[in-house]
Amino acid sequence: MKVVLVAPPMPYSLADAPDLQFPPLALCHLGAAIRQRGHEIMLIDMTVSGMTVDDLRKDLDLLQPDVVGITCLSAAFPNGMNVAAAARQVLPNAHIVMGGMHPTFTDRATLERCPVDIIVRNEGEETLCELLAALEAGADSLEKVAGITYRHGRGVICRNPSRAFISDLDSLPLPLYGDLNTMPIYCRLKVHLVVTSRGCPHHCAFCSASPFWGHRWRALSPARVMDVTDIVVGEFGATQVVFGDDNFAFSRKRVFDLCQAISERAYGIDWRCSVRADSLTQPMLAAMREAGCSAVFIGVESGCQSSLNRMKKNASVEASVRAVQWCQTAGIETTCSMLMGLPWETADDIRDNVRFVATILKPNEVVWNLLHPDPGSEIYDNMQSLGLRFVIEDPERHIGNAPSVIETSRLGSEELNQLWMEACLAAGVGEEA
Ligand code: B12
Ligand code: SF4
Repeated sequence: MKVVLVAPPMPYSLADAPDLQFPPLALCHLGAAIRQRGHEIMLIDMTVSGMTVDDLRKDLDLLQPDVVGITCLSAAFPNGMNVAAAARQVLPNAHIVMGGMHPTFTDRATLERCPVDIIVRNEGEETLCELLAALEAGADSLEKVAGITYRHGRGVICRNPSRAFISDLDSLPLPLYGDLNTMPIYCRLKVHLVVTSRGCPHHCAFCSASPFWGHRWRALSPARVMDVTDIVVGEFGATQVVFGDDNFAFSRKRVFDLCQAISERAYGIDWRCSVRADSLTQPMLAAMREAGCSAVFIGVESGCQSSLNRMKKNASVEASVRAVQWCQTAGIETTCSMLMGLPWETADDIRDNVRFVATILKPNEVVWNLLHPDPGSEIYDNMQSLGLRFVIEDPERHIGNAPSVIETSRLGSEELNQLWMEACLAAGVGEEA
């Protein structure tokens, strides 16, 4: 079959956020899996290409694919709906499929609102391959394809049982970075993204990534990670690699093996990753530095133990403070991610947290995040009982850190915005560390 995979435009432009530009890897991974099954594919990345929906309409008209697949994070959902509407208009008989976090957790609502025929929930590779085989065989019913929600007849929405996650990620083909129409743009930026594992076993109440991947952690082997890293460094000239895993250091042994493999390659690149504080050890940090790691992003969230407990972070304040100190000793920079606007927080609690960052944690950089409940997270599912209310419903505006999209029973959105500004102004203090 002829399949076009599309990443809708971001709600901001390349010029607005040059640091936030990474290729839509979902397209590269899905494209590789379905090409391996003999399908003809084309990847259209609208995120940084400046392409408009009108441009896409022309391309689709020219290409006449049998299937259009659209990837969608929450913030890109309104643009995803526009892409689906354009595809439906140009290709009335094509199958329009959507996948990614937002449609997975809002499958029925998405089918009701949007001219999409099928939602692929959670991990996409196997489901999409099986779905294409069923469509190609002209199956009158899709009931045997696990992991999809679809329109069946007039107005009837069927949700098939979920699919088991892929047990061996190494069995998947290498992602098709080179097939992205936008690769020349990412090459100019020199910073490339590699995702080496999927999921995380923790249950943080604000997180939608862990439930998306079934609260499990699966990873590529170090050898396979190197196969992918070879592509971005060797073929596309990356001078910095960002390992975008949710929980990069979950397996300490794998980190040591990876560090050894990266050192052996002697690429001369620097790399960064996102970690939990409690997964770090001093020997691990020394090995990471030796292998070229220049910075880590740590999800600290709070300096108040009872708040950490209530958000189910399953982490201690001491572990975060220790991790930042160890990173500094090892010569690795730290960016700590902090959360504010939790249902139980008062203005004083938030100011205490800001003081904690400035006087005790003292990372090189801090990112203050206002809570925005994402579909799929425990907090989203319990907003009412937690006393949370959206003041900005439109998911397209749930981007960046401010303004607050919610108000809590203790703090209004304006107060939260004010506290966020205060925190950002105080953030410079940590840079002296
Ligand atoms: C790179 C990245 C970005 C890049 C986006 C790059 C891009 N062009 O897409 C940038 C920096 C711009 C970004 C921004 C944001 N991000 Co971000 N990002 C990531 C990150 C680190 C990697 C994504 C990735 O490539 N994963 C690997 C691919 C293979 O996985 P995948 O995309 O999920 O695709 C699989 C399935 O979802 C499915 N699938 C996906 N699409 C489709 C389509 C079809 C047709 C099918 C069949 C299947 C399918 O199949 C794929 C293969 O199994 C993830 C964390 C992570 N580890 O995933 C966070 C993450 C996705 N981001 C997140 C957030 C919160 C944001 C922001 C809102 C941050 C902010 N506050 O501004 C913005 C919103 C952006 C937007 N427009 O929606 C959250 C997700 C929240 C949500 N529910 O949407 C995550 C999970 C981080 C986290 N742990 O909280 N992000
Ligand atoms: S540790 Fe990170 S990825 Fe894991 S559940 Fe918590 S926020 Fe999500």
